[in-house]
Amino acid sequence: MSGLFITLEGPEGAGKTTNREYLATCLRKQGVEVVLSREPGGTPLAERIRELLLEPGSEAMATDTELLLMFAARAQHLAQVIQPALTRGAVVICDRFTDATYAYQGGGRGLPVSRIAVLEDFVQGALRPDLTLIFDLPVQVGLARAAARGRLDRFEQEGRDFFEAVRRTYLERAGMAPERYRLIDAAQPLESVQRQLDGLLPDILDRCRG
Ligand code: T5A
Repeated sequence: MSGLFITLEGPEGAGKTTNREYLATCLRKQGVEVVLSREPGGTPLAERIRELLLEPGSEAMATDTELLLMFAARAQHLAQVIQPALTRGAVVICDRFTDATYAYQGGGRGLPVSRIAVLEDFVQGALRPDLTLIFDLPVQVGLARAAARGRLDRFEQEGRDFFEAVRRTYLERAGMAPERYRLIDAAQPLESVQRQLDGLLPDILDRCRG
């Protein structure tokens, strides 16, 4: 087995958190060591940065501040969790990673892609996910699921146009590198989403063993 880096992406309420456990359980049954994590966050320090990012505050956060905090949390997460796990041959399943920065800070906030790419190279070096599953669904379906949970975080308070741009950016990125991305129809009932994940397992196991 060699290390494999899988990221789960998609707009709000797409079911990434719900399904990461399912995917991890399927892989563990096959004897694979799985490390589950999330961004922003994944270490105590990065989780504190997450609170700064998600908590609606009285002071508006500048878009570059938001971008730099995302990458600050990522640098910590990579150093403490992701890199060591990949080095020892584990499969890392991460709920969001840099595709979210392109989608939210790039697509949603309108920051230049080149600025994000510079930070991506600086913080990650050559490391990119081996496989990215995009849980895609209409924006209003995801927002309704997120709203049903109650209090909205700082991102969830954005308007429909913001999330349409987020979704569009994810789909564009998937179209540019089909070997890395897999699209999941996340608007389907949970059982159907999990059947789609079952269909990806042979490829994931091959990649683990490759
Ligand atoms: N962000 C993050 C950036 O802006 N830039 C970055 O670089 C990064 C890394 C993170 C926020 O930070 C932003 C993006 C985000 O706004 P978060 O809470 O981690 O905040 O945000 P999400 O990842 O969007 O978390 P959500 O919980 O909103 O979405 P999930 O994880 O996709 O959805 P999940 O699994 O929690 O499900 C939501 C609800 O829907 C139900 C679940 O039971 C749950 O109640 N559900 C379904 N219902 C019906 N059918 C299905 N198929 C269902 N699947 C799930």
